[in-house]
Amino acid sequence: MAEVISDRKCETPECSNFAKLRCPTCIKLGIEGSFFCTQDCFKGNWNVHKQIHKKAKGVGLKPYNPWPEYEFTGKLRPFPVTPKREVPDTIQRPDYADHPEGVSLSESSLKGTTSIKILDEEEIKGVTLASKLAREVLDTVAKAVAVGVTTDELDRIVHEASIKRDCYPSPLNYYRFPKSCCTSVNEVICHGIPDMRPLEDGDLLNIDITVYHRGFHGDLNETFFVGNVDEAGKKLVRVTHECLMKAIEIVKPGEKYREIGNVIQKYVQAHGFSVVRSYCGHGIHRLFHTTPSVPHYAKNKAIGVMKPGHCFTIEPMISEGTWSDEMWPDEWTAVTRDGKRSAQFEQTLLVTETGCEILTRRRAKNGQPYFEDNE
Ligand code: EYF
Ligand code: CO
Ligand code: CO
Repeated sequence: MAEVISDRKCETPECSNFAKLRCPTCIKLGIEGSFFCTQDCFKGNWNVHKQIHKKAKGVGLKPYNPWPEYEFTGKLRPFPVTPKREVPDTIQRPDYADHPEGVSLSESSLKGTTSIKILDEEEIKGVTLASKLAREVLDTVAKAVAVGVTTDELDRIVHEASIKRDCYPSPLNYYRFPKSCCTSVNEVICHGIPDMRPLEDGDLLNIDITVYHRGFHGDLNETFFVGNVDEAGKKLVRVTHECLMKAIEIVKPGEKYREIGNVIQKYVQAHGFSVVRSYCGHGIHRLFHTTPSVPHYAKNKAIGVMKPGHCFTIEPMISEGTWSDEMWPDEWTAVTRDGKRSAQFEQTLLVTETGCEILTRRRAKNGQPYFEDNE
């Protein structure tokens, strides 16, 4: 049993003691509550309590399939999604947070423009802090990745870690996206919705975090191994990380945005993998997505030349098989058309006079976090 400090009462019927313990299986499965006062009370209630675990695991239930007509491309299936989590009113919200369709009017007002904003000193400070906080949230949730943990539980950790840092989790309600981060497993390329699926041994899991802090966004993602991953999966993740680092190496004033895709595809193709074409890196600062658009594939027609003060992401999605993607009927989850795995890494970059600064870089353990988490 996990020890807890709580003002909750023991859940055994007719026991009114304060709870000091929580069921570890419920914590792992992301089930709220499950507080008990003592081991004896927990054991006495076991026959009833274990039904909660069975229900969460779907034992004895009909398989959940919201889209009986859809032919899945791979083995992954959707699981139930929990209700929307709230953000306290004290936290500054982006404009789309309260739009009924999640539309960002500040972003749509710039549709069609190709000019790239040059950030001033105050804006550089803003985006640097948001990026640092996003990194802290990713490093916090990374510690919870394990076999049996649901992606919904990871989303809860992201939501709370964001709020603790005075951040709004940028994905929440962005074009009505229902959760606070994206969790993309195996054949999911990007924009997977956290749900009640427990992670399985051997899964590849990408967690994509963006936070909005006092008017600025910071965006990064990493792909994690769940338990023991096969050698082919490890190679896919290594090559994906390496191609991002190779692309970052060319970022400097005067470089064309269209060159990034040439560097990435050359490296990835040499290792036998393919580059997803439907999703691009993007400008980011006061807006979540703006100019420039940064394709990750070769011979692209991206507009623009890098200048000091530009801020943008590079976020290559690299697949084991085909580069071709399709969308699940939820209209968010992008998957590979052949059902093979895909991996991704993302960083937010600021162009400097001599090259670039990786604003979302992992910082030394004894660096000064803005908020130390003990989740
Ligand atoms: C309208 C979304 C809208 N889009 C992009 C919205 O840049 C990103 N990651 O690095 C990124 C993250 C999210 C995002 C989270 C939610 N959205 C997703 C999918 C489809 C869609 O259609
Ligand atoms: Co991202
Ligand atoms: Co992004």
